[in-house]
Amino acid sequence: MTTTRASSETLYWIAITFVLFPILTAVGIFLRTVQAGGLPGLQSWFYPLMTLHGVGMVGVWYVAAMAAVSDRLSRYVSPSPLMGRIALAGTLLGVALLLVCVFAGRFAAGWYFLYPLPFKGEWPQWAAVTFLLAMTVLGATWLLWSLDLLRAIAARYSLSQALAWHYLAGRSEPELPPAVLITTVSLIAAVAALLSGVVLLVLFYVELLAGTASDPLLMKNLTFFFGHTLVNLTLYLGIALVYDLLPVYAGRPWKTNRIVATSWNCVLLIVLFAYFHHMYMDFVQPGALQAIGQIASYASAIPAAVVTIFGALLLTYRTRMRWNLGSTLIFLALAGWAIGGVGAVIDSTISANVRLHNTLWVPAHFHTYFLAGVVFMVIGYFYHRCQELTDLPENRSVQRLAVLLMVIGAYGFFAMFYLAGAYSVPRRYAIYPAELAFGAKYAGAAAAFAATFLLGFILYLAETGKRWLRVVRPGQ
Ligand code: HEM
Ligand SMILES: [Cu+2]
Repeated sequence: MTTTRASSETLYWIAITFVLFPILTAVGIFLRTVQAGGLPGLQSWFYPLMTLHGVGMVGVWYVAAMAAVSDRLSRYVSPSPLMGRIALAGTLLGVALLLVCVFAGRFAAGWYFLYPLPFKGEWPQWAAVTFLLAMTVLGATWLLWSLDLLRAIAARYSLSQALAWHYLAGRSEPELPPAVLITTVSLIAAVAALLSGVVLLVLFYVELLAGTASDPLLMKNLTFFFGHTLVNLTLYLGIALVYDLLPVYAGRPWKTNRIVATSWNCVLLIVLFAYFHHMYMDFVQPGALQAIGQIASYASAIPAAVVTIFGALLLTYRTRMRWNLGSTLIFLALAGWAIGGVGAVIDSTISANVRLHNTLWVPAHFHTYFLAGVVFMVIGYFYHRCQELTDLPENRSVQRLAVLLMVIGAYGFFAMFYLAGAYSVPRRYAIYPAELAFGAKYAGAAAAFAATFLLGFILYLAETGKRWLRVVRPGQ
């Protein structure tokens, strides 16, 4: 097995993720504590901090997944180091603007800032403008970053090769690692999503500068085409890591074949239409699009999830799997992805959505595949990488304890969201009214579970941070 050097950008991204994620998790625990009736003096911070938590988490895991994939794919292609530095600088600038609008301006329109809320809140207009500028800097930076990774892939493979069309035609030369195929599919869709974000932001600026109002239905479609798709792709970037890493631990190759090629090409066709499931309550949206939303949501689950999960099970069946903190997290991440995915498919069913829309069922399912899916995949990769570079002896019992605390904490936390959602507790309520007083009990238990998760993460951090430090300062 060859070990490539890690670029300094990769080491920075790992550090940034390790700093921002526990802070944003603590913000999440704060939100559940307020919902449980605690911290009465700080209740007015619920919505600004919910906005920071949502945008922050979505952003951190998008960049962390991009950084991890760029690092891993640098074995096959050459992403530009300059673009890596621009991505870092742009992301830090965007985060700084975000902190200003939340803490100085109390901007609180939620992570997808649904039009026209940014213009209607209690916050000053400069706060809304600063937020939109933050989104512009982040969106533009990530668009360039995604385009650069696609450029790097295109420098080695033609488009039809990168999409594995030669496998569909029955050939397997040149050999294409599945991670490159999945990244290509994800980034093509990411570019579409980010462009939709650009159009959305331009329409916001037009209203600010010229006073021309936009069509709210158009704005909502643009918002979810951008938001749903970007979040969905973050997951697929994580899956690209899984395809490349599990074989290292299972000692067997996981190659592109006709089934893998077909399924990821189907994903490319379907992924752009699933977002319609966010529009079910918009009765003026044409009915046919609602039907497409349900069909595409179901269809997108089959190729990616079923093929990947069966593939992973076949790969690891009756093999001498090498288990450590990295491979355990990556394997468990597939379970989180599948469980959250089932929650999502239930919610995307129109007859169920009528009940579950905007209840805590929604954060329940996306926290499952994010926290127990993407986060596990990416931190699994970060551990793997730091371990590969240092080869320090691994402490089995500390690693097991870290995983155990994270799993118990995360799934307990999700269960409280699912139960409350099933009992119709709405999402985004800072304080539950008397009719929903039972919601506060779930919130209190959830805060305790989330704190358990954080404890496990800190143990993980001790294990991985030690190795990261050794890479950065080899003499010590
Ligand atoms: C243990 C870690 C976490 C805790 C304790 C936590 C907690 C929370 C809570 C309490 C809410 C508000 C729920 C409501 O609507 O009433 C929330 C919303 C949200 N969380 Fe998390 N969360 C965690 C991890 C994550 C991760 C990893 C992501 C990754 C994307 C994430 C993304 C979001 C988003 C997008 C929202 C919606 C914000 C909005 O409605 O505008 N969270 N979280
Ligand atoms: Cu969605």
